[in-house]
Amino acid sequence: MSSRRGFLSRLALLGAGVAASPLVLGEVLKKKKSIARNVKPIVISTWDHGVAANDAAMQALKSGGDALDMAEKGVYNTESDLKNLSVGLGGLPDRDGITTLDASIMDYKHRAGSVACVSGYAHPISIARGVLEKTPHAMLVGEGAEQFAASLKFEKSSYTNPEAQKAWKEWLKTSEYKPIINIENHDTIGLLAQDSKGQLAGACTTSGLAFKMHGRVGDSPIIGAGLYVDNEIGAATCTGLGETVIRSCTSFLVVELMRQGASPQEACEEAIKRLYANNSFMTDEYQVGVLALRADGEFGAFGLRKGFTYAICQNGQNELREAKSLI
Ligand code: SD4
Repeated sequence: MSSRRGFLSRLALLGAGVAASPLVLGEVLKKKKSIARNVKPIVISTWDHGVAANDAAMQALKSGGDALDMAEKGVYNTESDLKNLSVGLGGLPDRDGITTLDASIMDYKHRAGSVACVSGYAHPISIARGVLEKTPHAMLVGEGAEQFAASLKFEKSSYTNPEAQKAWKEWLKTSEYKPIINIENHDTIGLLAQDSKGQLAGACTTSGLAFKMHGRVGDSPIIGAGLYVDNEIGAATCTGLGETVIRSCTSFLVVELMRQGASPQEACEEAIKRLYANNSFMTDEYQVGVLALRADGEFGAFGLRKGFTYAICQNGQNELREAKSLI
């Protein structure tokens, strides 16, 4: 009898626990030291072209823009470089010779927009922003994204980069389908910005893997994989072999680790370790780099392998640095 009563009361407790669990979780997270919000503008972005992107982001702020404008205009600058072989229309094509672009953007209101597998438009980041601001959706792909771009009166372009086409023709000779990014061939731009109100936003844009299968989409337009922003906590972005990042939800993980009290640097390191462990079945070498920016302005950067560079712009200084790496 008494054991039955005990069982019933345990059951009641369990029921109460289940019903209360979302609140309990909220309370646990609230116990973390609250993050003081930084109000000095800061921009951090991937690879060497991040230096120019950071300048463009700061310029957007000076012209009266906010974090969302900083994010868009920063990476727009990289997309405008038609010689860039991994961002924008100058990017290396897929195995069918078509350059297809992926981009995403997310802001301090937790709004997100992305496009994938878009061709013929120079600025997928602005189409992604259109998705964020003008549609009830979070993502548009292929033809539908192009129709949407046309409806916004974005100019269509038939530009192809002669250097990219030459590389593709060279690749066709062997057509060896090996979608592994080599260590030098990483140049997606991911950018995280904080404006002078302390608001966060991020953007990411790429032509993806060279000679990928037609229709292949990487991590860059996938919210939570290539980009994630939670204005309360911080933001993260990734570059590298997108398949590995998608499988580990790396940007989301970085932000969640920061929510649980990890520093931005610790969060980047932990997320790269997790990604490497998750992808241990992969035999080829690949590179992944991750950046994090916390709401208090502290940032982190970490690469799977040596060679991941990033640009950091703060206190009027914009400089290129090399991230520490796991391997
Ligand atoms: C992708 N993450 O499409 C991108 C590629 C990349 O630097 O980052 N390149 O998988």
